[in-house]
Amino acid sequence: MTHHTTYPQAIPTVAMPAPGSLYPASVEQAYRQAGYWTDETFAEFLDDAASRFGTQEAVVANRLDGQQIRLSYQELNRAAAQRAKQLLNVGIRPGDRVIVQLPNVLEYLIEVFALWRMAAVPVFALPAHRRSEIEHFIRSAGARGLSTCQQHAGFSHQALAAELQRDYPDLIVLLHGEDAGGATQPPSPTASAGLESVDLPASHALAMLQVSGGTTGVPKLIPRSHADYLYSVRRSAEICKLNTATRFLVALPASHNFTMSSPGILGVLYAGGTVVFCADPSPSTVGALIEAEAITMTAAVPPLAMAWMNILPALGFDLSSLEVLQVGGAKFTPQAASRVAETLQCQLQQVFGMAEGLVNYTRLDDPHEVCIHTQGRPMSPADEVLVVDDHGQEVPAGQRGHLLTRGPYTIRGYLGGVDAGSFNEEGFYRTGDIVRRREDGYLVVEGRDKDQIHRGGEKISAEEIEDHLLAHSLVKDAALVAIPDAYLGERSCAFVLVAEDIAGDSSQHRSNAEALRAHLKARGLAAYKIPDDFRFVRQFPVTGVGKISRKQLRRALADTLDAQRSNTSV
Ligand code: AMP
Ligand code: DBH
Repeated sequence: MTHHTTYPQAIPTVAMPAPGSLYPASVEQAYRQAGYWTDETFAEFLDDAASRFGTQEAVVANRLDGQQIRLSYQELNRAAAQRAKQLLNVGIRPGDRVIVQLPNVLEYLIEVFALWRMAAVPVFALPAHRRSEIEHFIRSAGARGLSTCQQHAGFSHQALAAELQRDYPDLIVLLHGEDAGGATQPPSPTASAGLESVDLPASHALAMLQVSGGTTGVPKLIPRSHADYLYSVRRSAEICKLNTATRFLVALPASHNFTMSSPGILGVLYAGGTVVFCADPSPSTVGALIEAEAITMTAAVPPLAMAWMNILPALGFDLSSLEVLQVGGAKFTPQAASRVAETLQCQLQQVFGMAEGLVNYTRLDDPHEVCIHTQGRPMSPADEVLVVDDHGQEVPAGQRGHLLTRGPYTIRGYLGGVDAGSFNEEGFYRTGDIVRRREDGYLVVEGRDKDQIHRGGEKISAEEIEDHLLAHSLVKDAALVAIPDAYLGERSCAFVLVAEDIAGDSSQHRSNAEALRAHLKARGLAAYKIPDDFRFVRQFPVTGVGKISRKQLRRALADTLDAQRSNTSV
């Protein structure tokens, strides 16, 4: 898909969306009048927090050299301002897009605020991204800078950066870490070291490029403005009742939209709390930090939450400070949701969001049933939600349909106008999610429309079958994906996560598959819904933030089928 270039390329000029053009003018005016949007920008955000919270602890994080650092709001603000001057000095200019690809380290936070301080636009890559994604960001965002580290998790980001710089000689590489030197290019003689000369952006201007998740295609770039993103941050902090006593553990990748804004890092800093960065999300690291830092709140994707629930209780850490565990990013089954309180001694908040905008929360005072069985309701009274059938007609409450949304922090288009079909004529974003809206307005996610399997004229919801599989004692987790089929169009294959010994013993696979088929039949499932094929695995491939990647499962399946075909043809 992304070609490997072998000759120097100019970084494409990607026009800044014209001022005000992220949303129609009339819409902007309405959101301002209603008070959702203000004039504040991320260029001022930290300065403002520093004047409100001064010497209070803002962040506890390791630096890339492994040393743990604590910074107050004032110190963080000063560090960001100083770094902003350096960025100007190495030739980053206001308005430039700069890819930030750093793990959960202090340098990440300082870099992002430094970029905002000098009116540049961070592009939020994930540490798991590789050449294909990063090059795609350079080309489609017209990124002028790449801020990265020497190496992380066994991957040399430095080597990748060098490769990219060979192909894109104008790219400014900002390399962090021991002896990294900060930048590969000498200080620009024309840059004034002063931040005073930087004009503050307008609050409706582009503040950042978020990236869509990798569960299906290449990440798309999501243009978010200061005003819309800040509104989502303020409102999220309010719903989650954050305050100066909040101590939030950042265990998911810091740059993910969930971690940044729901309410995440920015929500906590807006409210005067402390963000504590976790270098890795393993139960032992997480448990130790919850105890040592008296963490009150943290967030996880379902596979991570399940690992914590299974392992943390036995490790013996004092988790008594933990009040809220947020789970979001993918469907958290009611079975798993109902175990949070007993295993981790805290409250569960379900979060159903997307980097494109709309975020739903279960509220902290919602009844237990709502927190277990729903993915929350929209955070803003101005969020418009439609649930429609395949023909675009709204369906009654309680029925499944496609979720469309529009509101004060949901984008009206992707960068460069790509995938315009994701937006309807009225500016609603087609989320691709299949949901049920209950009478009380709460949403239950039923799956993604692209994950439906079209088997000989019948539609199968992957989630429905997975939920039934999960009820069997053999099954730790399950994912149903489509296999192309000459007669049916598609047939289904269930990937089943099982214990190590079961996955390793292929002689048992046939009888296990039979047991699961019988289990599904006994639960009254129609014959066409019973998986045509079963694969037993000991781990699932995951996306950059840790969601199960159906894209990779489908690819793995296609590869093994190809291999089988070529074996039988010799
Ligand atoms: P992304 O493209 O990475 O922003 O992922 C957003 C998508 O993740 C949503 O459109 C949903 O499909 C899925 N998602 C996020 N949160 C939840 C949740 N709590 N339950 C089910 N699916 C979710
Ligand atoms: O999955 C997501 O993208 C997501 C989940 C929860 C998100 O972007 C968010 C909250 O803001």
